[in-house]
Amino acid sequence: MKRTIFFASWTRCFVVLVGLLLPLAGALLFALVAAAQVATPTPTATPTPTPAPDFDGDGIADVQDNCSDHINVAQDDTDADACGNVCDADYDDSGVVGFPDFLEFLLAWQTNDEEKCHVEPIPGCVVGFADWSVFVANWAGVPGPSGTTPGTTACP
Ligand SMILES: [Ca+2]
Ligand SMILES: [Ca+2]
Ligand SMILES: [Ca+2]
Ligand SMILES: [Ca+2]
Repeated sequence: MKRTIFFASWTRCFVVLVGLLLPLAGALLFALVAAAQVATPTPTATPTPTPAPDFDGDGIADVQDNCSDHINVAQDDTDADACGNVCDADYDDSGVVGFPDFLEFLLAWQTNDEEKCHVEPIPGCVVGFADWSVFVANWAGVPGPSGTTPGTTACP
């Protein structure tokens, strides 16, 4: 009888002890897992640099392109007015392409007057039909745009 009471007491003590220790062990395990997650650095994505806008896709950013809506990789600018030959048919610098420019173009026909050349490669060119078609496309317009987003500001 005494023996049975002894075992019953120990069993009860064991159950109580396990009942107390299990939540503590769970809390300890939870704390360890949380600490491990805090200690592990989360990999962050490396930001990809955004390329500068290049409207005509010639590899020269709009803000540096002397003809920002015409492909002109060489950036040739014979009269050095910051407006590339490809988009500059204003030979007298009047601000517009008109009859005086037309006369200059005619006088330069089939010569190597590089300012009248609009199709790259410009050094060594001979003014011809390809340059004429660019001239016609620029007729009555303003040169440029240069170093801008297309359509905002003409060449100086
Ligand atoms: Ca460009
Ligand atoms: Ca360009
Ligand atoms: Ca020019
Ligand atoms: Ca002009």
